[in-house]
Amino acid sequence: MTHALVLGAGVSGMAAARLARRLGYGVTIYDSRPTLEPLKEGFGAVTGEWDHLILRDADMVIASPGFPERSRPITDALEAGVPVVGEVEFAWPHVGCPFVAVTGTNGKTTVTEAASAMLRASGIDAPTAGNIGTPLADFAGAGHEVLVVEVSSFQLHLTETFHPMAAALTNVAEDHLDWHTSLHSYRQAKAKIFANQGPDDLLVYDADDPGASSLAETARSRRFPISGRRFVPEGGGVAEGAVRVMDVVIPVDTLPFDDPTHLFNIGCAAALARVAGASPEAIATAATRFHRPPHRRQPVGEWGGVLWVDDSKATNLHSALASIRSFDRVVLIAGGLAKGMDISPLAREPNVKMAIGIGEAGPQVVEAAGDRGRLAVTMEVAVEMAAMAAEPGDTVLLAPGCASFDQFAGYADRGDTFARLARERHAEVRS
Ligand code: UMA
Repeated sequence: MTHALVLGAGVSGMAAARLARRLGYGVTIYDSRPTLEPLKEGFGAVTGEWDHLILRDADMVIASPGFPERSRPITDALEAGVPVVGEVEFAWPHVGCPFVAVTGTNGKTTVTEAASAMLRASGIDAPTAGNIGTPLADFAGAGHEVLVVEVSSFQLHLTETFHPMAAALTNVAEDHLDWHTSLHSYRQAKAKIFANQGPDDLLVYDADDPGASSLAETARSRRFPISGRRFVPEGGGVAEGAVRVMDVVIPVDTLPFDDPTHLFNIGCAAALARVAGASPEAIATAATRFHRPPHRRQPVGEWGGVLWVDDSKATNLHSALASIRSFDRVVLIAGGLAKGMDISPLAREPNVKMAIGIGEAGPQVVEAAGDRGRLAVTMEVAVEMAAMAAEPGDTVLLAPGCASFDQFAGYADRGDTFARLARERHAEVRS
């Protein structure tokens, strides 16, 4: 009997363990934290500090994405000659239906949700899977018509044979340098989304993003560049007031947002959905109804001529800069876990009139902002400082450029906290 050691007892580890058991493997789960999850489902488990002896009976290792490429369980396994695969690599051959995949530094979830909505509007059963929430292993043999899979660089890093019929690479900017050993390794991981594609498989990417375009040049896939600003003859984009992709035409004035990022995301999703069988009409209808997922440049309220915006999902420099540049004058709240990146350029943007630093990277933000910088110990203090500083016409923007785990349960918790405090503060002032 093949014996698999599954690293991690989170959602992907547990899903991989269940699939391995269905396939007849013996399974042991390792997690550094004490957890009862494996035992509840009848799996053997080892918890606590890693010891290479945990590998003793393993014929293979299935890694959850949270285990960094240089973490000891992975390096020890490789040194001992035990094959290591990621949960996505392990699961995808068992999915049993066609699938499209989406990666990129920013916009993955938006494109994934939009493509799924376009397919469902065409009557095709096409749920979302992967990094967006439900691990791919949970879809093995589930009998769906198509899957739309969001894949992170953590997941792609440990793939070898992963082969989507159509793939999207939204953009490639600096991120997650604490997990990957270098930007080169991060880019290499992203390139794995198309590594097994050939000329019959579609690769959609942002023609205006140098990171995505240069990486896509190395692909053997059918390349399909899209722009949110112009029309790219060999792909698609915006022309004569409409997003145009293949035979799909979506008038821009029917969409809830018309910024270039949104137009690219919609074009990208349309290309994936069309290739996976959605009709042009259903794609256009779904696009008009599609709003960005929460915590992405979401207006929280407007008080005294000041707009408050939650962009808590701007978790890296690239997306936070794009966010800041889309407003005229900004009181910025930024900081958190910088993941090995230099986020100081945020505070130097000319339209940032005050930069309020939060979390571990808060001092970095404040230092870069000079006399426009303020340090806030908590989000509550940050909101109060922002409210005092903002004048009519300003936007108070939460665009942290960082992960949230130093102070919050996740980016959603951070955005919700910001929105709640902003609303409470203004309700108090009015009463
Ligand atoms: N663990 C260890 N040692 C480690 C790392 C983790 O023991 O070095 C253990 C933890 O104690 C924990 C378990 O592993 O019990 C967690 O595993 P995990 O971090 O891989 O998380 P999962 O719960 O399996 O969720 C993962 C993705 N998490 C990460 O990539 C960090 C989820 O993406 C994804 O939704 C889920 O699989 C289903 O595919 C989250 C994410 O933050 C949302 N992704 C990053 C992002 O979007 O920026 C990449």
